[in-house]
Amino acid sequence: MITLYSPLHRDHAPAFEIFRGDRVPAFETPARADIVEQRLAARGHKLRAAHVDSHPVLAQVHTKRYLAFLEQAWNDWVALDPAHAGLQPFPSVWPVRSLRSDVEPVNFTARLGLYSMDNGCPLVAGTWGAAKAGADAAASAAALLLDGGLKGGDAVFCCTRPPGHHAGADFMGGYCFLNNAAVAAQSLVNGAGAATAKGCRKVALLDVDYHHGNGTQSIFYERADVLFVSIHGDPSTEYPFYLGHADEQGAGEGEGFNLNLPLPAGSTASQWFAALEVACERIACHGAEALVVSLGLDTFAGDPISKFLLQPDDFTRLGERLGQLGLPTIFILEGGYAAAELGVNAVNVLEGFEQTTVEEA
Ligand code: Q9C
Ligand code: ZN
Repeated sequence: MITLYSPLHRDHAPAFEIFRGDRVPAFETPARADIVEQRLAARGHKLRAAHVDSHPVLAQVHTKRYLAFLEQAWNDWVALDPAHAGLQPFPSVWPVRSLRSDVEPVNFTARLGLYSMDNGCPLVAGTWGAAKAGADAAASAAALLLDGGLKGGDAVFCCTRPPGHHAGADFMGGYCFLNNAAVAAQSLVNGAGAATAKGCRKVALLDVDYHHGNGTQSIFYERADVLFVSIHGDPSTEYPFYLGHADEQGAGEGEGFNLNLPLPAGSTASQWFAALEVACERIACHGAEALVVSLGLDTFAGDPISKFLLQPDDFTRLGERLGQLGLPTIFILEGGYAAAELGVNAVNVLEGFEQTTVEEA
């Protein structure tokens, strides 16, 4: 399977995050992508660099003012005080109900709060470059599938971080800055790539991260062309708490094109695969010409911040089931914080997918 990778991800290396009011080592680390990359290499998968600039697509899925803020955020932070170069900025104030979010404040921390859903996105000097490299990979993956004629079973894996699915049109959150899955889906719709490559009329986006992909859902909520389906921990008890319930089915033209399958914390593999069956049936009904998978591996039983019970073999089974959909597919790395096991678990999905499609060809 073609894998897209850039070492720029390593420049996003926050020293700590805030957990229970305390500073703890960041869970979302450069080691994650490096361990996946090592496993890919050990299994003989070849790495490639992105070849498409995601800038035009980013402007379709994110707001202009959010992108402008994010690209300049580190410079603005350090310009306030040279001592800031050694500090990670965090928001401390947010425009919740009754406060205005239409007027961008001048104050840096106030702007950071305006563009954040939580305090879960430590910013460092290399954050923009790493996030942009991830978005470029997502746009490139779409171009590769389009250039290949959208053949069933063709697949590209974006071995990128930071993850993206919590990032909405105008906010960061949950370790995510730019929504790579949305960039991939929108690029497939656009028909980026060769001049002759027509865009997809219909795309399906499946999010299997433990946490609901609130950002992706919100970006496509009123659209019928991109179906969003997610299996995740019940937001009544699990992050992101304020979105991801089963009654969120889409709005306007998008009514019926959003499917949330929340499961209780502690759910077993058999419960999880029953939900996957529902997800796959909905995706098959959609008549999608391509599939984007937000591949979070934090459903693994050993994940330090999540509560599902999948084992390494279950990830192979996931890949096999996705392969049976017979669609050109983009896999995008999202969460998964048991770093030592992340390589095996991620590559199990990809190899499960490849085995299935090879047998059917
Ligand atoms: N400090 C993704 O998996 N809560 N994001 C963390 C521990 C936020 C997870 C609690 C979890 C966000 C992409
Ligand atoms: Zn997650």
